[in-house]
This record gives sequence, C-alpha cells and structure tokens, in this order.
Amino acid sequence: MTFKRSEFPKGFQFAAATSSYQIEGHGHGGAGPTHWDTFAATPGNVVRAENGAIACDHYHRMDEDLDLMQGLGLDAYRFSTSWARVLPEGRGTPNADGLDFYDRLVDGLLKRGINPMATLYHWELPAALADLGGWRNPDISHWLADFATVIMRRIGDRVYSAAPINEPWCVAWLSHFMGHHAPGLRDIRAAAHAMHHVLTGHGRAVQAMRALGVKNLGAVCNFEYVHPADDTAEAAAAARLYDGIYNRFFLGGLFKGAYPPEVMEGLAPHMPKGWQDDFDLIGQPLDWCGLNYYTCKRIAPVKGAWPGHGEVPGPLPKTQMGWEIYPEGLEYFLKWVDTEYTKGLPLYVTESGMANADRADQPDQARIDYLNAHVAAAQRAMAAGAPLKGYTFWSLMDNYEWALGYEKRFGLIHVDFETLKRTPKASYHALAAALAS
Ligand code: IFM
Repeated sequence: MTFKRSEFPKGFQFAAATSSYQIEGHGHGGAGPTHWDTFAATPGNVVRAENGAIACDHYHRMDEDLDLMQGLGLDAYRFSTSWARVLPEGRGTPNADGLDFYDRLVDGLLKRGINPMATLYHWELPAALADLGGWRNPDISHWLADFATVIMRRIGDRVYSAAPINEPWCVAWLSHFMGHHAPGLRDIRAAAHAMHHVLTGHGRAVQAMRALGVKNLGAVCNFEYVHPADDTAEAAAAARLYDGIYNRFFLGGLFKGAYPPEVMEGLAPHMPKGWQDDFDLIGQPLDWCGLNYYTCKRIAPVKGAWPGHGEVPGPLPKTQMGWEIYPEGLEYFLKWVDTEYTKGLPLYVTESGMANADRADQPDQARIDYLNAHVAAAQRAMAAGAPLKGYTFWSLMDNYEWALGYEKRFGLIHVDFETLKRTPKASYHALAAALAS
C-alpha cells in the first residue's frame, strides 16, 4: 500500500465491513423469512436466483472470520444485525439463538481488540413486515425502534458505534422506484413513502437507542459523484436532479430539516400525509455521519415522465460492477458533507471498495490500486480540514452482492462458494502490512 497507519491521527479507526444477509447464511439459526428470500425466489430478479441462505456461512465460521479480522490488524469491524434473525416475525418473540449470535460476535470482537460498529438494518426486511407494506407503511418507524430496543438491550452496552440504516437511497429509491432490489417495486408513490419513512425510521431508532444509553450514534448514507453527460443546460438540470435524489435528499432531511425543492417537484404529490411535520423526529442529534462511496455517474436527460434522466457510460477504467473509478469524488464528498451539512461532526468512510473477478491464486493488484487511490483522496480531504475519524473497506470477504449474486467479488478475503474456504488476497496482506506499520 502507498499509505501507512502512522500517517493517520491516533485513534483513527481502520475497519472492514460486511452485512448480515450477505455473509451469515440466513438459512441457519432460526432466522425468519425476509423480503430478500422472496425477491430472490422470483424469476428474473437475481442472477441465477441466488440467495443468502448459505452465503459465506459466517454463522458457523464466526471464529475463523474473527481471527482473519485480527490478522488484518483492524481497529473496528462494521457489521449489521439481521432483523429477522432477532425477530423472525419482525415483531413479537425474539429468537434466543439470534440474540446469542450477535452477543458472541460482539464479545469475540472485543476479545481481539476490535471495536464493534453496528448497523441495525442492512436491507433484509422480515417478510411478515413486508406483508404489511414494509417501508411504505408509516408504522415501520415504530417497528424499527422496537427492533433497536430488543437488539441493543443485548449488545448496546458494548458496541463502539451504531447506526440505524445502511444507505437510505438503496432502501427507498433503488428498491421502490427502480425495482432493482427487494421488494422490487417500480412505483413513484411507493418510492416517495419509502424515501420519507426510511428517515422517520432512522429518527425513532436513534431515540430508542439513546433511551437505552447506547453511545456514539450516527447515520450512513451513500454518495455518487454526478457529472452532467455533456455541457448542455438540459444535462446540467438532469444531473442536478439525480444529485438531489441521490446525494442531497437524505442529508437534507437529517441535517437541514428540508428536502431539495427540485426533488419535491416530483415527489410532493405522492408523499405520506403530514410529512412536513416529521423533521424534528428525523433530525435527532447525531454523533457522526458515515459516507459510503464507490463511483461517479454521467447523467443525461431522457424524454418521458419525471425524473426524466438516465445514466450514460463514461470513459474511466471500470470495476467488475462496470462502475467508473473516480477517487476524486470521495475527496469532494468528505469536504462537501462537512461544510454544507455536518459542520464539524466526525465523519467516517463507512464503505469503499471494488469488485474484481478475483481468483484465489492471483494477486488482486487492481484492488490494491483502488484502495490506495481512495485512501489518498481521503487523506487530501483530511489535509483540507475534513474531520475524518475512520475508514472502512468494503468488504472483509467476498459475499452475496444482492441482485448480482455471488460473482461480484468485493472481498479482501477470497471465498470459494463451493467449499466456503477463505483465502486472504494480496490486498489483505498489503493492508495488514500498512496497518502494522
Ligand atoms: O454490497 C453492497 C453493500 O451491501 C452496500 N453498499 C454497496 C456494496 C457494493 O455494492
């Protein structure tokens, strides 16, 4: 690596991230069905109809995975808690094995000197709650707060940090307007409701965790740097609207008590009743803000219904996801989020990394280059004053990449999905050396 731990301030948290459905093996341990199981079981939604029933079998291989984290020299590990593993029906009676599992995980991390960074919800909604409308139902904020209470009563005394929801844009827009993720809806009213309820859910979950005394609470949003596809006014307007929906809607709700006006031009007629009164709930004071960053997009106007924009291919080198590699965007967002929204609040890069068609026996130099370029971008932002306190690599290990199944490999550790054998990649060894230095 071109960076070393010694270049970072004392206490800076180097972390790796995963999420529950992507690694645990949802078929084990008494977890209830989720909308990802049913989405994946419906032809055409997921490559080869793959699902998270086995995934990396982390449920049974937790100790091996914890040892690998320790070998990497991580300061922290960002994981999520599966709602349906803890509450198989989404509400009601907890699954004792599920609570025990997260208890063991947190203790296993602490025993190895690794700080547990918890995210309550990383996308696998219990099917029983999906049946009730899921993120379209305003009651979901209460359901999420109740789940927060159940899981944090068990582990909240020992987590380093907690955030309610991973990537609200994916939960709401990607899943209810674009239809790419569960529940696979393509409906503007469903999307408008989900966009708002993901934030009321965040607010109520923060309240519930504060009431229990859980410390160090934050929010995790994802960001894409937006380039207009050309230099016309139409492309500029299309890009501005894309940026509003993707990058400014959730931060606006969380930190400014308002949504971007150009986004509301399309969404206002479809919003849930009384949405304007929810900003006090949404804007709970936070201790930090997390940024997930991977790529940039080129946006062009498209004739047709609002929002009337679409992506066009760009010229930069791309990852296995077809995503352009644009580290400058990370530097931009770390500075912009701080100056425009969070104003001195600690920031964390809560995800960044690349998918590559890795094999266990070949060095993943492309990932080493990607990580170097993005960490360097973060260092430039820090030099310019961004209060960055930690950097999280996505992902600890190859895992279930949602609708794209198991072939997109983001891991520092290779997983053979036939044998479930873990093999640290060259990037793992390079990062371990950088963190030991
Ligand atoms: O795998 C996902 C993760 O679940 C959320 N952030 C982006 C990653 C890569 O697509």
